[in-house]
Amino acid sequence: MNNMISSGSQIWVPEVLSDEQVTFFVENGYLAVSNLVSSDEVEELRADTIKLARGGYPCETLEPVDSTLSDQDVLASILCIHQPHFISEVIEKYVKHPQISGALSQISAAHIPFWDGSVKCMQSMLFVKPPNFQGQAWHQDEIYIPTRDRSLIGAWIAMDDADVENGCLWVIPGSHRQGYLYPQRSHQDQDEFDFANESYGFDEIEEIPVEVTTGTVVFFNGYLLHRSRKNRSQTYRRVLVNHYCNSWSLLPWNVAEGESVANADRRSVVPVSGTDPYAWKGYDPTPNNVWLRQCKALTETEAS
Ligand SMILES: O=C(O)CCC(=O)C(=O)O
Ligand SMILES: [Fe+2]
Repeated sequence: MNNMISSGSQIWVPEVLSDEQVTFFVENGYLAVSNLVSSDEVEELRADTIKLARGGYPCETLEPVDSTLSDQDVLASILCIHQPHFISEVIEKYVKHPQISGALSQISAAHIPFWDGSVKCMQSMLFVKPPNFQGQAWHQDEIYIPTRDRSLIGAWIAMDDADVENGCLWVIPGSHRQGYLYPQRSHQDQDEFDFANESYGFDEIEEIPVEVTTGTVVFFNGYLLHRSRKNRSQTYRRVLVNHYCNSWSLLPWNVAEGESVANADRRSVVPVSGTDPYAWKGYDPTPNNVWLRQCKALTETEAS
């Protein structure tokens, strides 16, 4: 048909998960896959974290630092760098990592009949989380990044072993099932959690820690209740977490005033698997910049 609107070219990815793993994800809303990222790749990510923190990529937020500072010094104030793939081609490579993309093509929208495995990325976050830095209180990611079909998914790449002591992820298995968004409020535990609001109105009793080894990728659905605690260890808890959704879903994210939610579709996305049915719209230019999340406690101490 001549008048068919063209979609993007096809991106082929390997099948990496068993049927059991796919079922586990659909039922529980999360899945940890060990050794999905090799130790050489983790080293590359760690080195790029230092390059970013040293201002090694031209951008406004992360300016070049004094070269006499140690790696420890430059990482010491960073909780998280948002959207590092906008400026680092290394991080962008991990956004498109073939094994991770393969897993995503099997599970992101596995709850939807006839889904074809197409996936796009809209966000990256590089957590450094040095000793004593807070975690994130209970939340569901779809509160922040809404999809049209409940297909939001995080791919949380462990760059260090993550355990209860250094502030691993905690989840409530199955809490994504009904697609219910819990209300949010500010919390009082500023020592444990950063400034973001907490979700409430559910039973925490089934909460479990997701303790993983370096190179593991934890996938979790955007409706899954999750949180992380303060880092009580002496070392970092570094993680690159990228967020994706079904490419067939519009992305009504950061809807502008006066914009219709029904038509809103943020196009600063990176297709990683299958087709992009909206490729005909083109892609929004991404700012040549990142956003830095520092530690609230630290900021307050510095201010006082
Ligand atoms: O890694 C953490 O501490 C929290 C991460 C998180 O909430 C997310 O990636 O959605
Ligand atoms: Fe989250």
